[in-house]
Formats: sequence, C-alpha cells, structure tokens
Amino acid sequence: MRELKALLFDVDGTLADTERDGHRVAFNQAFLDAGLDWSWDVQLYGRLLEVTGGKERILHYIDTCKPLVPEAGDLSGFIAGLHQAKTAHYTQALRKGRIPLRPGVLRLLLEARSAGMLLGICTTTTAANVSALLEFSIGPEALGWFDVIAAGDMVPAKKPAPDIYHYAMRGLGLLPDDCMAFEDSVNGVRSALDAGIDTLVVTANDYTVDQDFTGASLVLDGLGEPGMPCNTLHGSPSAPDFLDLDFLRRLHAHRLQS
Ligand code: XBP
Ligand code: MG
Repeated sequence: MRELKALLFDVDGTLADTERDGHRVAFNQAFLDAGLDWSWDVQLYGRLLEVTGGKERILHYIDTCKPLVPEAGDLSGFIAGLHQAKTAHYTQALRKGRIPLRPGVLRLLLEARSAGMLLGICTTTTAANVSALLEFSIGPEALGWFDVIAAGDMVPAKKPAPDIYHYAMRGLGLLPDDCMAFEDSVNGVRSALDAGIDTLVVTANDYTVDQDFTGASLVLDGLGEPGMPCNTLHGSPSAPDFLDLDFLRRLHAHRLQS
C-alpha cells in the first residue's frame, strides 16, 4: 500500500481565516483608491466567493451586479490594476500581523517537517499573498518549508478545476495516493477530489461551514490543539482532540483500503 508522503494545504480559510476581514477589506480599499463607489459587504462577499480568484471575482461582480464601471477600453487591464492594488492592501494587512494562522497549523507543519513529510501549498490566491502570510505569521524561513507552492495564475483554470493540484503533484513527482489535501470550501474540495486526492475538510467560517463536502474523508471544524480540541462535523472515524501525523496516516490507509 502507498504510504502518505505529502500534505497539500489550501491557504484561504484553511491555513488562516482570510476572507471576511482580509481579502474583502482589501478589495474595498482598492475600490476606494480607484474612486469607485463599489463596496462589498459581508453578505455580498459571501455570494461572490462562489467564484475563486480575485480578478475573476471582480469580473463576476461587474457581470452580475452591474456596478458603474469607468469608461475603460481595456476591461481586463482595468481589473488587473484594481487587483494589484488589492494585493498591496492585503499583504500590508498581513505585514501588520492582522491575520494569524488558524490553531494547529503551525504545530502540524512542524511535526510533518520533522517527520520528513513533503509539504505543498495549493491555492487560488496570488503567490505574493502566500509568501506574505507565511513570512509574517511564521517567519521568512517558512517559505522554504514547502516543497511546492502552487498558487494563483500558475495554472489557467482555478479551483474548482483540479489543475492546481495536478501542478503541485507534478512538482513533487507524486501520485494522488501519495497525498492528502486540506481544504475549507466546496470549490477547494471539488478541485482536490477531481485530482484524485484524499481530502480532509477543516472548516469553521460562516462562508463555507454549511457547504456540501460530499466525497471528503472527514469534515472537522479545525486541526485542534492540545487543550483546544477540534470537533468532527461529518464522517468517521472521529478525529482525536487534535490531528497529528499518526492519525493522518491511519486515515489515509483506511481510505486506500476502502
Ligand atoms: C481563495 C480565493 C482567492 C482569494 C483572493 O480560494 O478564492 O480568490 O479570495 O485571492 P481557495 P486573490 O481558498 O479555494 O484557494 O485576490 O489573490 O486572487
Ligand atoms: Mg480555501
């Protein structure tokens, strides 16, 4: 039987709770900078999250909400400019330490590293955001902990397409049965499952907690920490108080046998 060789992590919602108070706020700051009267409130942003990727999300907003768009000959250039400003605001928020890692993330990364497990990032967000999150929540050395960082526009089709997981597995030289994915949203779960990867959901935010995670091995409200147990929301076997490599290896073996 193939043993577990790599843990592949989504970023937004999984490593950190970034959407409502991070990305959303940065989009609004960029709109303000550009003199637009657009404003994405918490509820509207929840609907827009249906589309992954910031540039794609802005286009989706223009198409569906029909806001006033300045006379711009080049719509994709206009969106790219807005998105660049949004990324600057978002990375600045990370620099200020406003978005911490979720409980258990650092513990599991450290355990995986010391056990020689490969680590990967598979995200829709821009690569600069990943670097900033790792640098400002852990330290500059954390970027080097990952054997592959698959992000944003490195693939043409974003989640729910499986492309970003295929890209990461190619980079690692691994097959789906060697890997386990950690996701928080239906788009992420579809992406990882369509790439053939055993997927564990660790979700706790209002935007994704009630989504359909059919096909995931287990749905939990977090990775858990000693003294801060996680809860199993769906699936079996129930998780222990906190996820460690021993449990993940047993879960992986169980999934390959079934
Ligand atoms: C994350 C996203 C991203 C971020 C914004 O989804 O959808 O679009 O909201 O990032 P997932 P950018 O967690 O499923 O990868 O603005 O940098 O695209
Ligand atoms: Mg996510």
